[in-house]
Amino acid sequence: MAAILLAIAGMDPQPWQAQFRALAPRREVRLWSGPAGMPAAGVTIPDRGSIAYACVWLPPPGLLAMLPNLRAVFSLGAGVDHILCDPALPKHVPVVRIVDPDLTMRMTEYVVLHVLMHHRRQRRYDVQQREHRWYEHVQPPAAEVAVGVMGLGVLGQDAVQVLRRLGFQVAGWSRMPKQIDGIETFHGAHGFARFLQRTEILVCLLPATPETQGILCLDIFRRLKRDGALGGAYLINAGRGALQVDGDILAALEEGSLSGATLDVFPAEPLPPTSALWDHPAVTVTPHCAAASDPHALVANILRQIERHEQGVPLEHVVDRGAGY
Ligand code: NDP
Ligand code: OXD
Repeated sequence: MAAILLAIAGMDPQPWQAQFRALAPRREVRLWSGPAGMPAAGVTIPDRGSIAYACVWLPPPGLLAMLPNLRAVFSLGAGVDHILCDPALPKHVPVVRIVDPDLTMRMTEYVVLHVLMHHRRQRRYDVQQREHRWYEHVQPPAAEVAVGVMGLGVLGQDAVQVLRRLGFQVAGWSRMPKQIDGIETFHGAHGFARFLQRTEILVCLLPATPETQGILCLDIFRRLKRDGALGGAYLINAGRGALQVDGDILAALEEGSLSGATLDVFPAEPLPPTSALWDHPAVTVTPHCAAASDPHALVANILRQIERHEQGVPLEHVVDRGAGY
């Protein structure tokens, strides 16, 4: 039976290995783990020729090129930027991303939690509690608040539906046109300005690609709607850190084009201890945990794909390398 290489940096490999062993006891699963950013030069993989599948998170660049009989690469998350950035990535091997209800629900919970946190002024109440101050702020109804989601893929489409059910005015922006019941949709460069201009809470669920790099910058924060029901604009980024310019977020908070931000992802992770974002009173920082990949749900998903592939069924959720997601 074809072997699997589990190559993991930046997270604990043990639960993944244990889950592969539990669910596929007859399949050989070899583990490589090490620090993120390590080059493949120092890595030794015994009997490389027997490996047909690689399941990876932040694999060392060059590692996948060392596997001569590789049939597919599976990301251990929804994003694939950590794989596509490898200049030596074998050209004709499909790269598969995770689409799984467990991961999708986790992201929707995160988005809803933080949209509501800004909408319901929770940070202000947290401060008041510490000061023993009893004061009720004016609370606009959700129906008067415009939320805009950048990225209407698997995660974005689920989040917009739940936000809509909560009563928000919800819009989404994607690369290609979309029609989603009850959601105002915009696409492409020409739809971007109108999307920003109607949005008070901006949620980013875009992948990191050459086109989206640095998209969350001062220029777009200035174009958000600040005179809406919330009286300010808010940013929630749970897409990728490469999309955001940290200095621009701080500048936007300083000048008032943003009134608050929730950030799960950063250009440099872990966020350096010296970053001013940690202590900013209007910023919520979470450690790239918006939708954690849970081996209990995701290993079964990957093994199902491998088994189907071995029976001749085409792989699902193969990424478009040209588009970068
Ligand atoms: P999908 O591939 O399903 O969706 C991506 C969406 O982004 C699509 O709607 C796509 O448009 C849109 N998009 C891509 N490029 C552009 C562009 N240049 N302009 C406008 N829209 C664009 O991805 P998922 O929804 O599954 O995941 C999204 C991202 O979320 C992942 O790539 C990952 O970076 C991040 N993520 C973060 C996690 C965390 O814990 N923080 C966990 C999981 C994922 P179109 O529909 O037209 O193709
Ligand atoms: C993912 C992530 O891409 O966890 O799934 O960031």
